[in-house]
Amino acid sequence: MFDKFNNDDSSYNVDNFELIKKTAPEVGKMIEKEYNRQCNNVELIASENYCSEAVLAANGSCLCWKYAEGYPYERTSGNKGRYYGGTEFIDEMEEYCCDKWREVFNTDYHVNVQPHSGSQANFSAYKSILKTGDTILSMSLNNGGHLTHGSSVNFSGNLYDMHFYEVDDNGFIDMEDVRRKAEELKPKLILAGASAYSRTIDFPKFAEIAKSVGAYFMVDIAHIAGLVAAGEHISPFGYADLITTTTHKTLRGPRGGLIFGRQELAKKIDSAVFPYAQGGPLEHIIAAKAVCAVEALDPSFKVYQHQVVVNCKAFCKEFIDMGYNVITGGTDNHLFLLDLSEYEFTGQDLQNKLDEVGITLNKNSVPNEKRSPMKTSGVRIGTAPMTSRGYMEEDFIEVAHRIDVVIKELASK
Ligand code: DSN
Repeated sequence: MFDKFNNDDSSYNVDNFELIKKTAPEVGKMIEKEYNRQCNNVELIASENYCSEAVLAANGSCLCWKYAEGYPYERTSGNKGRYYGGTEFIDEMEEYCCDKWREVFNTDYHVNVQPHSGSQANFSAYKSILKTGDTILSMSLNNGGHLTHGSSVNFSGNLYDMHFYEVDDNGFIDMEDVRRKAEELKPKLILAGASAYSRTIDFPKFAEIAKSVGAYFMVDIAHIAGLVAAGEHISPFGYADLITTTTHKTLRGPRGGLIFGRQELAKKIDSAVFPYAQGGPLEHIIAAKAVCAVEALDPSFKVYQHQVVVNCKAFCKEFIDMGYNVITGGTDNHLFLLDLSEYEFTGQDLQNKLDEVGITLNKNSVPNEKRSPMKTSGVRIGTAPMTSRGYMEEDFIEVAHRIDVVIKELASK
């Protein structure tokens, strides 16, 4: 499964479950079944990917049991030192990881590599600049934003005074609405970034609006980070005060988060991660993040990210040519949203039917959604995982027709 982007001489056996089976047979069998599912299915979940064996090996390394609360000695933040002995190599690793990520995004921003996830990165990023009750202007979950961008069922919607900018009738972010609401609300923070938005986000314009109303500007690039690193999407560095990401989506690394911020925010960012939100950092994940950064600096990474976008455009166009309604009428990145509002069946129904034929994607709300988040009127389709497995445009076009067959079957019931 991993042969498309791995060295042939890897000695790490991702499909060797015998050791696990010796100790915990049921667990070994369950992991093996999931591994086979991942190998056999067409995986189209836009937030997933396959990481390399090197990333997996770092993930499963001896760093997993090392405690290292605190930060390496050389950090600029002032949060110096660890609360445990024996951290000299961990310090070296974490510093190296930070340096490599700055190199990946060609930035001199401060970076904190400890967040356990994108949600925790957002939690700490908000905490570093906001007080409870402060106003945030962001994109709602229904329009493509993320749960942590202010959903009422999430900490963000409970701790902060959330307001949302809209998308226009075609599904594009309405920048005039952003400006209008920014001027009206005078938010402390304007947030850009999404989980289900298929178009280029205009970071310079967001930054200009934020500056004009004295707001901080933060971008969550969790989905498009790989594209940003490879120059396939405009970079928010230089425009945003804070940038968060996960490392496992288009970046193709381990599960985890990163926070970048302007140097003057360094100390606040670090203390908002540890000791405010987290205890011991997951140093094995930090090592895997470092491997991921090294991979992202390899010229082949740019080729991969470019192909992700080329594949996505071809896949999306095939649906449009077959007469389907795609939100915004196309895509600029690694995903697009199929709008099923006109059908009796739901996004959930299509997700379930596709599961039965070995195609994995997820139901997704669409702008002006009438159905519940458990049903939805859309599905989200991404090309990053299958591009890692070597799929090209013609492979995705063939999958579009397989999905079309399933939709026609559901529609005929
Ligand atoms: N829930 C993830 C996604 O699927 O986009 C983001 O955290």
